[in-house]
Amino acid sequence: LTQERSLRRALEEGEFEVWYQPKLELADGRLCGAEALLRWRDPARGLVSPAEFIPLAERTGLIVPIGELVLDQVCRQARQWADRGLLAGRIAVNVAALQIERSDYAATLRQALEKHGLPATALEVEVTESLIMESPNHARQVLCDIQTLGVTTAVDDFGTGYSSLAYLKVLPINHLKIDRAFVADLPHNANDVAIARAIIALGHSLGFHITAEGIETQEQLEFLRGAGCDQGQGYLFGRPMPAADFTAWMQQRR
Ligand code: G
Ligand code: G
Ligand code: NA
Ligand code: MN
Repeated sequence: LTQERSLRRALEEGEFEVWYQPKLELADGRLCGAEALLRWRDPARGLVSPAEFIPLAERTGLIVPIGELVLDQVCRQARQWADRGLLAGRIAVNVAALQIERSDYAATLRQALEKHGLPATALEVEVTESLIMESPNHARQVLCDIQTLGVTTAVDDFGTGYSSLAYLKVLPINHLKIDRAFVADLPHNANDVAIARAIIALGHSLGFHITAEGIETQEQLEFLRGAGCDQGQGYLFGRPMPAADFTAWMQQRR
């Protein structure tokens, strides 16, 4: 209960921040977007990872207003970066299951885009396999509404959940993100090499673009590029960082 109260306070007091991690095109190293990653600056505990508070936010329903706050901050930031000609690509936001169950998420997206005068090409939505499999028909409808707006869709942490290929082929999905668990031991672990190659081949044949997460070494990058992986993110390129730092990071690259 006290934890729930501090989460409510965090929302009221503006203790949530959105950090950004760059996404690159592997073929030419071009910046192609960013992932928005939530952080809680708790006065008592310091910076808290979403892994620690998202589960509680989902159980209490607070994830819905928190998600709206993330979307609003991301759209405001995207507007600024677009106006300064800094970021042409999409910013991906993570969406929790309860957000698509409890609210009309596509309508929320549309309103946020309108409020900030942004085109739909400014955003991408990331969902997990478990979100999809909890209620595949509803997920399909929501993803379809999102794509109709012009916002693209990605399946996060691909390969760690239990999504069925039967659903995958009928879902409106643009990107698969290879979970960083499969990237960590590339290219030395033969099983991970096989898994990464299989995801890339399967994904491409179903018409998806493939993004690899957690790229930390040049070797991993070279393997993934050679295997035909389209995009990547990871500490090798840039860690998640506050908006001001990401602005500086983009300016330095130009
Ligand atoms: O950034 P970090 O590695 O600490 O993220 C931990 C987890 O929190 C990841 O699974 C990520 O998808 C999730 N996450 C980060 N930001 C958000 C957010 O805004 N909403 C939701 N639902 N999950 C998020
Ligand atoms: O579940 P999701 O893929 O949204 O979570 C992304 C998480 O991965 C974030 O917490 C982010 O901080 C973390 N992350 C991003 N890049 C790297 C990386 O290169 N190595 C590791 N270990 N973690 C990363
Ligand atoms: Na994600
Ligand atoms: Mn992931």
